[in-house]
Amino acid sequence: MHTTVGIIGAGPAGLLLARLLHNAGVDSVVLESRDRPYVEQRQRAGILEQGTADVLRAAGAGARLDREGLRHDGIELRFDRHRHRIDFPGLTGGRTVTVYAQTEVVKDLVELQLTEGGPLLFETEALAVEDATTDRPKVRFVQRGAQGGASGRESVLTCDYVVGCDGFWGVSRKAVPTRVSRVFERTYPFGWLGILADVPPSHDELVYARHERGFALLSMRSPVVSRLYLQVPADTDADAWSDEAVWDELERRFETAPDDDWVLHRGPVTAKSVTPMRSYVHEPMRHGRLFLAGDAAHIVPPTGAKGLNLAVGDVVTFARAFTHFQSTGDPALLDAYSETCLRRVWQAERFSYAMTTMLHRPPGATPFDDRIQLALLRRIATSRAAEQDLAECYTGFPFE
Ligand code: RFL
Ligand code: PHB
Repeated sequence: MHTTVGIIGAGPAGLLLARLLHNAGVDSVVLESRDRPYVEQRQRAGILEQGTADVLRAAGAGARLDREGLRHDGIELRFDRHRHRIDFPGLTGGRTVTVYAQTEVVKDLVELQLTEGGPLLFETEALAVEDATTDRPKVRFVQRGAQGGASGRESVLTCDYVVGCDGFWGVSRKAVPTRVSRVFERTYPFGWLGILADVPPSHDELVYARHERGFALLSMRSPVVSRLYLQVPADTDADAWSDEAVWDELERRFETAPDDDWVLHRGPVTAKSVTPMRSYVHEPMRHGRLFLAGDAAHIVPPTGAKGLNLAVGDVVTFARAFTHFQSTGDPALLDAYSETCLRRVWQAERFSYAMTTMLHRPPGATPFDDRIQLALLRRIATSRAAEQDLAECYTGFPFE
């Protein structure tokens, strides 16, 4: 089996890349270890930057996004019982974000790939990327049986280029020898307990709350489904929290002033899970003819809502560079792939780190730490320059 671009992983990065290459007349094969329902139902991101929504539309994957996505013109910061709204269009010259779940982006892209694109093989696990520094890199893979066991023989996909879009736990990053790679990492001593609930969101925009008891976030999936998060210790077992305990804690952390009539609406909880928080960057993002994209190369804590948007930025950069190379023979953009992506990645790392440390209460936080967090939040609430910086970062860093 041979293809021009071998893509490992059918998350947002791999699926969008396959679509962009298909639109440019480049053939690819996508290998995905899990089955289709698993990939389509994995609960993750909810916020698309303006640039991400524009890329999906231009790729022909914007029809349902335009019908069902919710345009958001701002977010609310809540701290010290105070509520402060950040007005995105007013601060950025018109930019907004869209609430459209990653599950829906993935469903739209899978459907397009299966009806119009090249091969997308589910239950097909890449075992290793080999010969990355030759002109014929290979992906060794195995197809899984219905029971999840390795059924088939090992096979090999030979490629002109390989793009590793296989997420943080994938195999492609391992093909970069440790003598050429550098890893920058930080783990946080807390995670997010996330719930999905069948209840209309209690506010029409996202609410990021800083509270002495810890961070809380109010988000949504649709006008009738809420998505909410609580900061919890990193080793928390989600089942140790009853639904009622989650709602009680959310209510405490979204505290408003006594004369404010805001209320948190409760409803049936349909999913509950804990996500660890990590910042991680692998440099470089290219080794020979192997390119890394999305979570395979970098992770951000979810507080800045950047992970999916960064994955989109990487594959847009690759697709542009590759089509430029194919049409002109000039490898300059491909050669610059890693540096181009990393400039944007580090801005997102910085912003996600700043949002995380401003809003979460780490174990052992001192009264001094509390005052610094509140001073940062008050600075944003009282300085247009500080507010504008947050709005620019949140609505998205430009593609280069
Ligand atoms: P993915 O989505 O992890 O997809 C990787 C795919 O590769 C497959 N795979 C393999 N396939 C074949 N062979 C192998 N050996 C393989 N190993 C792995 C996997 O099964 C999977 O299908 O990576 P990708 O495409 O880079 O996309 C990245 C995003 O998924 C991620 O950054 C975001 O979800 C992060 N994130 C958020 N990002 C945002 O932009 N906005 C948000 O609001 C936001 N909220 C979040 C988030 C992530 C969260 N969690 C659970 C980590 C909220 C949460 C709670
Ligand atoms: C979500 O809706 O899942 C979500 C929204 C904003 C974030 C993180 C996650 O910062």
